[in-house]
Amino acid sequence: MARLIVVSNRLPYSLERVDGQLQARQSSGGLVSAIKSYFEKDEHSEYEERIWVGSVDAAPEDWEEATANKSFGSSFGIVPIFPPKEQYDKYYNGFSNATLWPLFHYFPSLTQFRSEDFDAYLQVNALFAEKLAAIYRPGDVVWVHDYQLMLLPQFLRRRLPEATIGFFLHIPFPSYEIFRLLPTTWKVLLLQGVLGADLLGFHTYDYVQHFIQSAKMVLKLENQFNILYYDNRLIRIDLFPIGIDFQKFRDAILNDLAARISTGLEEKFRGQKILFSVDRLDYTKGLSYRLEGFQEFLERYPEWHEKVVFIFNIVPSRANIASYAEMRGQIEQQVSTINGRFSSLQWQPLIYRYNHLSFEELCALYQSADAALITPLRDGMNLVAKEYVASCLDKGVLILSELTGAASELSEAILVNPTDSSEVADAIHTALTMPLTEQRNRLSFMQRRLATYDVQRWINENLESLALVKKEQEQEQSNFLDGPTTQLLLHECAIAQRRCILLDYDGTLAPYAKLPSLATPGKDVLQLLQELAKSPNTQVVIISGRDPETLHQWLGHLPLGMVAEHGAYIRYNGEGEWQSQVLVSPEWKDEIRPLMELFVTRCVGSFIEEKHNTLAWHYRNTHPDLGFTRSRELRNSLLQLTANTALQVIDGNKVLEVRLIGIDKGTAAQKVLDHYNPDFMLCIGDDTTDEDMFRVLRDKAITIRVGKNKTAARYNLWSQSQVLPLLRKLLPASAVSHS
Ligand code: GDG
Repeated sequence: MARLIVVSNRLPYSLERVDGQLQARQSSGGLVSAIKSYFEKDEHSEYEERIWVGSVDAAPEDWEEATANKSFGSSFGIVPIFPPKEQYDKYYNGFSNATLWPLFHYFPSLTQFRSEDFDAYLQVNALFAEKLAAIYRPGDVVWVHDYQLMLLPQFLRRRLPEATIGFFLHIPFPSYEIFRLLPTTWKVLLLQGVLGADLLGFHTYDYVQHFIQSAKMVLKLENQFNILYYDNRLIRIDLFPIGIDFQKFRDAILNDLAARISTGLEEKFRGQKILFSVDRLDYTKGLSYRLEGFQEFLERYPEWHEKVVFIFNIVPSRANIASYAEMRGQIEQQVSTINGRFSSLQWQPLIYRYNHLSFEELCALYQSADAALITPLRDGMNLVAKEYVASCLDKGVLILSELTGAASELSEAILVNPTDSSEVADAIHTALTMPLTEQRNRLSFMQRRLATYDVQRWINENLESLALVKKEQEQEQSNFLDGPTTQLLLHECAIAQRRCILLDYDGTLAPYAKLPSLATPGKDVLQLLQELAKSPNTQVVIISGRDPETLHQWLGHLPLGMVAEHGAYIRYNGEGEWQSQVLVSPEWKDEIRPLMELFVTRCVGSFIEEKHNTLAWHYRNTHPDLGFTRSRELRNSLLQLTANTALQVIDGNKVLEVRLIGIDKGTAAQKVLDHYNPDFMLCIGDDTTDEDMFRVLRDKAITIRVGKNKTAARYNLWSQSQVLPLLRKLLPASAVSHS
């Protein structure tokens, strides 16, 4: 049975000395409690064992001492990692929290770009990979969490090609315009890093789209909706908005201690409305703007003086970073300015706390607050907003920043732009005057959603999707040419009397180049074609959309047959002249060319390739989205222009071609077949235009399409780089002579 291995930067434990003895104390937090409760539930018995892998802030011997302690017990396996202190500092405080954290939360001006931090990030990720590879067993499911470990999936994939790996990002994935600010090598490695996983999870649709866009722009990948193909693997990119343990917060309503604190608060502030917030100290939380909004509320709505109190909690965080200490100072100054200005002898508008709250205190505040003011400048999700809604019994209004991930699910909240202090001020007034029936109405909508899509469901859906992706990958794989089928192919080749090998050129024998003229054949291709073509009883035919002159210039010295311009010209091996298969003069091109020229000016990077009987508009070098959009527009116009004529419009790989009906690789392949009448035929191509020949040759040849596209060919090959090795394997088989 499989094991589930959760990997996060830190293990959910911290060490502390109690009465001289080292103890490991379980830390709290959204992810920890979610996964812990998942691990502890027996119903998830599909995993024989559950293991948590992460680093610890302690020396190995201290960890050993603390966990050897009798009081230490855990319902799941724990694998600690001990990165060297200095390296960890650069990895965590450096690249994770001074580069990725600010940049991904849209704070480019706070982002540091230090290569020694990136090196440490790389090394710590590699250390995690090493540890995981050592404990990994086939069948294990590995689930990696968050921005500190973005390189880990790829490091693992290299060591464990078959492993099932999921990755979840808890913070936003920023738009490409922000992501591209990273140095190119980092960008590439980070994207390749997470693409080592089989399933990538994000909180919102926008983060999914941003990721896909970055993968397209940086790695030049193509997507089919939320599927990407990378390194010959199908990878699913999807949204799984994290939920909360809804029941835990409902149960807390009945918790004695929480109820006592809550009643105490209500008594203390009788006659006043309670406004509340709690956040970690962080520049992403918009704390200063929030105070400005509250100040404006007190200025513009004086009727609320002495009738409202804002309990403003900040939880200490990253206290060893100077800028955080500075931020704290600034906020405390703002708090005292507001209190100094608006307080009366019996009333103080702001109650400020800089401390950790106990769970009961937190729940008591959730339950007694008339409104929560949650206004981060950016937040991957924000669990506090969800927990507050879950905890409200018969009143409560959530004021929420539209820049949080939670806003896309909690549309019944009052959504505000956190930097707009006037909007925030009005929202506070609206919340405090909202009729109870409306409050309950809005709450019940949101609570129903939170109860249904809770954190257990979030975990289940992640893990079920991961299993599904593995199945999809297997199905995909079924059409790919595997080892035994290759052997069969070689056997058929060896026993054949008359062999014919029909090969497309671009994307099959040679990779695509920026410009068609640059895709010249390398020495290896020429030599291989020469050897194949010289094999006994073997005819090699190149079938291409290229013009006859180019084919002649590149391959004319070899003993090959050639088909140019998709069949407009054919020259069999040994013949001196090309035979034209076209009877119509090419004047039609004058009608089409101006339209294509218009699109060249409308789409930077596109260009026209003119051949004798074909006009082609290439958009390989354009912005991928613009190129695609313009190609659809041009295609529509071309279809209108060519309706009821002898012309056809062909949608190729980043190219639109116009040529005569009846001139296609299918017709040409049939002519080659009739000409040589082979008893073994192999046909390889990569493009839509090659589908015509795959269809014609379906029962008469072994047909192979390069790439993962759906095809009429019998088999797929993952990439162009696999073509030459396959042809090389054919050499000994085709050397067998039967005459
Ligand atoms: C990342 C993303 C995303 C907070 N203060 C106290 C306290 N908390 C608890 C809350 C809540 C959690 O900590 C904080 O929620 P976040 O949503 O900010 O979660 P993080 O793990 O910090 O951040 C974030 C999240 O991951 C999940 O994917 O939502 O956007 O940045 O559960 O209740 N708990 C107690 N005392 C406190 O003073 N007991």
